[in-house]
Amino acid sequence: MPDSVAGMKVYGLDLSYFTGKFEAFIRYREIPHQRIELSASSMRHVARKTGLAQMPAVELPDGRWMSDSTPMIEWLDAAWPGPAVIPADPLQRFFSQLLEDYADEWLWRPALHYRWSYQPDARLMSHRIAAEMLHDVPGPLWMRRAAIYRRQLRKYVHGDGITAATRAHVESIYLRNLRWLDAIFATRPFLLGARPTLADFGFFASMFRHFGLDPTPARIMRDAAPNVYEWLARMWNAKASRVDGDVLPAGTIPHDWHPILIDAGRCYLPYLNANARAWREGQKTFDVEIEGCRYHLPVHRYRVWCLERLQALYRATPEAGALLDDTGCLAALRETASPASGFDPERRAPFFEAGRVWA
Ligand SMILES: N[C@@H](CCC(=O)N[C@@H](CS)C(=O)NCC(=O)O)C(=O)O
Repeated sequence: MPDSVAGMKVYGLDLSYFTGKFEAFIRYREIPHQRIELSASSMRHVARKTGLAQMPAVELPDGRWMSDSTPMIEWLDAAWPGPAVIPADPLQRFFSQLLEDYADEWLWRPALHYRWSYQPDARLMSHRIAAEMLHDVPGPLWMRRAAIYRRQLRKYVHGDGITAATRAHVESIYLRNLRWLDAIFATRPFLLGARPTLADFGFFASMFRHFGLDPTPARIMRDAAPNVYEWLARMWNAKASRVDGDVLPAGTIPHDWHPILIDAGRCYLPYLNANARAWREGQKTFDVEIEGCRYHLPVHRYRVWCLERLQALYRATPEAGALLDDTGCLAALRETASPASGFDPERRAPFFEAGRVWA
């Protein structure tokens, strides 16, 4: 198996949320690879090969292609020798997967908001994307820059429920997570102890390539959460062969994870349910109220699949029921019977069907 992995090509961008998450994982697991910075034309090539116009994507030495950081990490974690990032203990595994999913998907909106709603951040990032990824698109730099800025604002700010009425709530998602994570990293190096686990990589996505990099949220992080800032560098430089120590004893979910789990039960899972209901009814957009804040949002098929996966993981881990109940997640997790995303009907992830472009 390692032979079919070593030397894999990883396509992504130095400023991308999910590329950063995946890179941190392969750096930690010390998987030899070649990093390829995407251009507009190589992105089209990736989309044709994986069926998904998204990064990161991987081309294995045997010619197979993979996409989607979560199933790629799952597959590689099992295939590559060494200490896995997915905990062996079923309870720790389930809650790491829940935290990873929450971090991947629920921190996306604030991350994109800070990048594209604040002028200094948007100026910097539109310049970088235009000069780096879009270097092979014809036209002057200022025009490529204006085009990417308009596209990101339309898709990820105005098109993703961010308005004057929701803005403070969106920002509070970042600020509360900073507070919780800072308290955790003040007491131990990684979320579950002395080694990084799946949940660390989930939070790393937004914290490294957006919140820790973009001027506006990075300043907030340096001022309010220096332990999180330090953890970013620790994650980037962590190597499985060098890390000394282990995760907390099997069956232990640290108490300082509870505020995050409670937030998943109060905000994220109700959002996933509303999104899944809208998907079933064939809607393109839907309204949902989260903590008294009313959002108008696009239906997100991938996140119907997220709900489906979380439900399947829970069914396989009934011992998670007590803590899920205590943190208000259980009812929300059971609310939508058969979300039926149809996203990966043949269960091929991370080897998606080429030629069918979803995003
Ligand atoms: N679920 C995917 C999401 C990948 C994703 O959304 N990547 C972003 C960049 S961080 C992307 O490719 N966006 C393409 C776009 O903006 O059109 C994963 O975990 O890899």
